[in-house]
Amino acid sequence: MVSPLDDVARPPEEVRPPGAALLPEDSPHRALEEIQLPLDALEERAARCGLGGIPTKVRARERLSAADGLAMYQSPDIALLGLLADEERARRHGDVAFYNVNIHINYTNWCNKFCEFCAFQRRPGDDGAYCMSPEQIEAELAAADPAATEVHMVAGVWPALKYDYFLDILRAAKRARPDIHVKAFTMVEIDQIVKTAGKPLAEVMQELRQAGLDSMPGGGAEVFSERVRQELYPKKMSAERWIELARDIHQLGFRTNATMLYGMTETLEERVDHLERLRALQDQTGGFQAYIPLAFHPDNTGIDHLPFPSPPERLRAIAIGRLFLDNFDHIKAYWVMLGLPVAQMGLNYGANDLDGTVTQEKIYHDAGAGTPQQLHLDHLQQLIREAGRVPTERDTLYQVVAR
Ligand code: V47
Repeated sequence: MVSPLDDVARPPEEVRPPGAALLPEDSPHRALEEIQLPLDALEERAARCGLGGIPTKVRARERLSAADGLAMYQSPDIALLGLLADEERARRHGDVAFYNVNIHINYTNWCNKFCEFCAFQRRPGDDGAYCMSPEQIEAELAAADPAATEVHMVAGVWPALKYDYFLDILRAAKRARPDIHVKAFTMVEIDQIVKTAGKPLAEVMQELRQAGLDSMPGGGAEVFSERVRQELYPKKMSAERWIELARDIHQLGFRTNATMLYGMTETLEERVDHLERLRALQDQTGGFQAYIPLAFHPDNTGIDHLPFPSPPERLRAIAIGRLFLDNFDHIKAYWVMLGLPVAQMGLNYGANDLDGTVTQEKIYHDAGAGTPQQLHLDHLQQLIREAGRVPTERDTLYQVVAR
């Protein structure tokens, strides 16, 4: 099956024809007032597309309700959502858009969760099944981009893997790259690691920290609906357990990210409920750094009759994330999954982060993502400039990296 993203896997020269204008390096930062439209004009347009009252709330920084969330998913006026989300992004981040230099390592595809949406999972012995040794991880990192500040390590869940294996792969990562930030293990992996260790969470997290774990990514949340879980991923942890673990881990001092996998069989109400639960948890802990909406890629999955969400729907997901999650600092347009054009457009729909240079990502590529495995730094910066933003390198904790 031809992926709708095939057309974006091109080298930078073809994305930007020679001679095409770029914003100058020293492009002045625009003041917020320069991009703000008069509120009455926004409200007049909003009233015509079921979004009445939302511009006023956004400008007053008033929290949006679940009914507002649903209205935003139902409204035909995605461009208005983009305008509002872009204003909110500009208020928080000015003209800066972040990127980072990172490496992805999916250390095993062995998995016993058998989620219908996943094209990555294998049983040991299946065609293409693998589990990387600590030595392989060390060698891969030692050979990877020396400029990388982050390694993102996530994988399947296989209970027979010993607790020491997880400590060893963290140590291997730090042996290869003592200064690299290790962002590893979704809540689903952590849940299994804790069970395997047979020790209290706090003790396990302390040992993982000592072995090299620095923070955690946002995966494994899928969509929190119990109905969808029973239908598509009944063996995966419940929403309640994901939230409980994330809360406890934040309270132990770790930062994590948050995601929502959308475009499966969830209703719009279930998407809003997911966002409400993330927002409520963030109110309690403040431990989430970024929200990353993940568009479902159907190829090679058990639900491949479903379409890949359209570009407008992918942009809508970013805009709603920015507007609804008022207590999240960062909204990430993950280009590997969105495709380069949509991710780049996402910077005008509320996203302030394009994520990274990313090498050897397997979860989306097994599910049909036609994006490249790696973006050259110049290309990433060029995409950001073309979107009208000032490319700014960050580390995992959103500190600016000065080179
Ligand atoms: O948990 C799996 C999703 C997630 C498919 O925190 C799929 O910075 C779409 O968590 N189509 C793992 N999505 C990836 C992840 C992530 C990615 C980028 C940045 C960060 C971060 C985290 O990928 C899984 C699942 O929700 N996923 N299969 C699929 N076919």
